[in-house]
Order: sequence, then C-alpha cells, then structure tokens
Amino acid sequence: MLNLRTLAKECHARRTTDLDCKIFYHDKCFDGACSASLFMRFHRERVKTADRFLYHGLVHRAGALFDEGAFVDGENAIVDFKYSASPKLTWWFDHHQSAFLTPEDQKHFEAGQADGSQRMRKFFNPNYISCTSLIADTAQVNFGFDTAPLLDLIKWADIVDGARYESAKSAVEMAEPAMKLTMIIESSSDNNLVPRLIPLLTEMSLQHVLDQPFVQELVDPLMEKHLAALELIRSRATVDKGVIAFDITDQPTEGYNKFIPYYLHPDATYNVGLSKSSFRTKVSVGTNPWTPKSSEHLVNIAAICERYGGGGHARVGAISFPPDREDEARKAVAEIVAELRQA
Ligand SMILES: [Mn+2]
Repeated sequence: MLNLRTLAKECHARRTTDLDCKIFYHDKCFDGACSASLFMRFHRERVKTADRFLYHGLVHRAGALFDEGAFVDGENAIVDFKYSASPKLTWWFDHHQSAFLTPEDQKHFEAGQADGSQRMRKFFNPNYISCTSLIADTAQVNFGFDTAPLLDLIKWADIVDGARYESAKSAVEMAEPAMKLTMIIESSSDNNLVPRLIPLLTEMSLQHVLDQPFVQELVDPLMEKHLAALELIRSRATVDKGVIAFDITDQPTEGYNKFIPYYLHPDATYNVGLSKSSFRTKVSVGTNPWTPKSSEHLVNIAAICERYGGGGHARVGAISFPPDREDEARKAVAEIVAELRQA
C-alpha cells in the first residue's frame, strides 16, 4: 500500500513541470500566517519563479523541528520560525531572538552572510516586532515590492506579535477583526484552516477575511471556549510577589488567549502557565505588556526559557516538553516562578 502510494507520487512528480515554492510558517500564530501570505505575494510579484505555492505549518516541539523530507525540489522558504541549515532551504526570514536551534546552525547562517551567497535570501533581524514587517521592509528595500496595499495587515501583525494592544481588556474582549482571526488561528485544530487563510490575508481586508463563511462559523464556538478558559484560569491562577502562576494540564487545550492572566491580575508583572495539548506539555512564560516597569528592570524571558531548551523573545517565551513529561515541566515551572518572584 505504502509502496503504491510512493510510486503514484513519483509518477505525479515526473508528470508535472510546475515549479513549486513551499512556504513553511510558524503555525497557530497570526504573524506566522501573515508572514506566509506576505512572502507569497512578494514572491509572486517580484521573484516570479514559482508556478505554485504550498504551505506547511511548523510548531515548536520537543526534539527535531524539521523533517528533511518535507522540503520540495523547487524553492523552500521558512518564515517566522527557526533556521534550518538544509541545502534545500532557499529563503529564510525570522525575528525571534532564539532563531537558531544550535550554534552550528548560527555559524552556517553567518557563513552564508559573510561570503554573500545567502545575503539576498536569508534574513534575520530580532529588532523587528513582527516577521511580517521584517519581510515587508526587506522586500520593499531590496526587491522593490509595493507594500502600500498591505499596511493594515503589517500594522496588525506588529500589534498582535508585539502584544501592543491598548489594554488587557481590548486583548481579551477582542473587538477587532485581527484579534478574532488571531483566536481562530491560535486555537484551530483543523490543519487546512491556515493554508486556506494565507492566500486571503494579502488579497482582502481583515474584516473581509473574518466574514468568509468558513471563518465566521468558527467564531462563536471559539468565543465560548475563550470564556470558559477565562473562567478556568480565573479559578486556578495565584499571584505572589507580582508573579501569576497557574496549571491547567488537567483540561487539555489547543491554546488560550495569553492575556487572560493580566486581564485577571492587572498589577502582576510576570505570568507562568502550565498547559497541555495533544502533542506537548507547554510552559508559557510572559511579561505583562502593560506593566509600568521599564525594560531595564525586567527579566529576559528568552534567556530563562533557553536554559530549559525553549526560547522566545525578551518579554515572552515558552518551553515544550513531551506530553508525558509533565513532572519535568512542573519542576521547571516551580524554578522559574521562584526566580521571577526574587527578581
Ligand atoms: Mn513572529
């Protein structure tokens, strides 16, 4: 059966002369979906070497992140996700502080920049709030790409990825279309949803994307789940010395609005949450985006998460453990909570 299927695939590959560009993007992430969409439009308008675009979501998990076999023979692009030293990787854009899984990966990237061979193909800048804005600026400056029709998308990618919401209230009550789309992207368990959204995000307004029937039908049930998560976290969260901690591993979830803790406890500075989904136990560590504390008084969250094999940004990060390693995850939570309470 397997052989037949492989054979059928090979025959298909030989028949087709289409040039594929496969875009690997940070899955379950608004910026990841916007990055994939913007990259696709830039490639279609300015690079013009692909007949067909394919989309493949990537998530952080314990162990290997990339399956070498997923790369295609045409062009492969990774956006808003960690670097791969694979010779099959054509394009790479990332803005995460923890962009390299290993020092070898970083050396490989730096060698391509130093000899100039990859300088117009692989781009890393952790100063960008969103990967979408990194791709937009890079495409405009280096390739003459017109970003004018996409300014609203870029603005919202920055707001969402940079957690630059006006208030915890606006982030949790989600009146704006970008926030409802974020909720849908972060919590959908349908692997086909984001690949359907990606081509639309650079073609129509966010409101228009939200109004699509296949999107709209997801809103009400997710709002109900969102309110249930709000109540669950309300019942579990404890606050001590400015650090919120909660454990909802007994109620597996594919994601929750990460501003709920600050909505419930606006005076807290940090939040450490332990949750569980089908494929991982996740420790989420965050800084209250509305804290009055200045950045020099805040702890670097990426540095903490990296010590446990996770990563992220200065203000927010995460660590993934295999689903059956809850004990290790719980130990990490206790240590991180203690460290943040002392900070
Ligand atoms: Mn991002």
